[in-house]
Amino acid sequence: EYGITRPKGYNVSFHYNPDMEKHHFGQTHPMKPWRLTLTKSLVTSYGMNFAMDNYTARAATYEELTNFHTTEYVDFLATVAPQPTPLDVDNPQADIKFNLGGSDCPLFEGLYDYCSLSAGGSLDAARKICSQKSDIAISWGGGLHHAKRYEASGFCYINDIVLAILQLLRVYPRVLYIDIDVHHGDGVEEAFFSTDRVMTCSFHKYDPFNFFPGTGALDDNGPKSEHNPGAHHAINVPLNDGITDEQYEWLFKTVVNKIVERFRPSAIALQCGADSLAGDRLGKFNLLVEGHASCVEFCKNLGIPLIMFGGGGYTPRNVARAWAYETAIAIGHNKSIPAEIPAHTPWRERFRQDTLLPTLQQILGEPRQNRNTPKKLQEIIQHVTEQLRFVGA
Ligand code: ZL4
Ligand code: CA
Ligand code: ZN
Repeated sequence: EYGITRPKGYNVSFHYNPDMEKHHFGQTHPMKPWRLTLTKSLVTSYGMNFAMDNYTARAATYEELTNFHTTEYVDFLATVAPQPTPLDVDNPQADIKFNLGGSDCPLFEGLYDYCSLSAGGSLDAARKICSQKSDIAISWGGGLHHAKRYEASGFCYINDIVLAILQLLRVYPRVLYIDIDVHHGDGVEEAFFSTDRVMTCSFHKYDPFNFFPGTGALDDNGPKSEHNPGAHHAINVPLNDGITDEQYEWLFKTVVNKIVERFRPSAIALQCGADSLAGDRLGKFNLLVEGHASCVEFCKNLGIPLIMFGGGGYTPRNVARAWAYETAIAIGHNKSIPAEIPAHTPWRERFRQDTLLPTLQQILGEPRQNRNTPKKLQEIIQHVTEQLRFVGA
């Protein structure tokens, strides 16, 4: 009905399992797996599914999960009983193992299923990139960048991104990881701390004492020892509240261009956390879908095999808008789909303003104060340029 046809000359795959959305972190927890339902409903009501290979992702196996995570941790995740009320994290008596059971990472019904479905989607996406069956592979149920080898952190239990990158490394010599979630991609950075085959680059709000996880300063660039191959292979772009599309796009293009030039990645893993959008329940930036999506478009245009993951995003209607629009970019139909949300979209009334790309005024009323000065942005570019002198040929 919208004339959505397959892109010519390249192939896009969409990896997703509808069973993910059945899971609940708890009544008022900000992470709502249901935003995936909303995303999928927009994608199909625009007819984008006709332009992609659609796969119902299987669950990742125990063996796959323990490719990165410790067996002690995965065994515990697999067998621990659900806990209806989270433990009070501030209570030293609370018995919290592997950082599980507190308010950020509650033990809900079906937790192991949820984690293995998220990881399964990202692993399938990585396999399609490895076999060159896909040029772009999408896993909106993944992107859980805080999970550590031996513990959960910040709503993330299994690090599907690390598992997917490990898969890519079997075929591709160098992988670039880029993270546009409003939080620092600490789990992925830490996992590849000691290798020069993965470069990580996170853009995030940085305020060490007031914003999670508190890491990702400009001068956090990997191991300080020059004898460690991972030295200089972590790039961090710390930002303040209220950054605009214009500033963010400029920073993203400048930084990623410099990285690609020096590091010459053979594949790119892009975490598209939508909590960097204006009006997010946890985020503090002023980005519109257009600005967020221009990062995706820029990566696509590099012509390097690309995996796109989800991640954060706590205002579900805006998460769905961003990820549907970014799916349209992947298949090359962002210019041809109508601005109006299709009338037959399930839960259409959830979108309030009935357009795919609302303005800042529509989202926020009064925009947040922008606390990013041009001088600070120049300093970032200067520092990144200096770090990259140590990288590559
Ligand atoms: C909530 O309302 O900063 C959890 C978490 C649960 C329900 C009711 C419990 C109320 C906001 C957050 C008490 C909540 C106290 N409920 C949470 C240091 C903290 C200790 C826990 O996008 N309290 C921890 C994690 C961050 C902290 C962000 C982002 C993930 C990602 C990728 C993870 N944790 C302080 C907070 C609520 C809740 C309301 C919350 N937690 C906001 N920020 C955090 O990067 C997916
Ligand atoms: Ca980030
Ligand atoms: Zn986040």
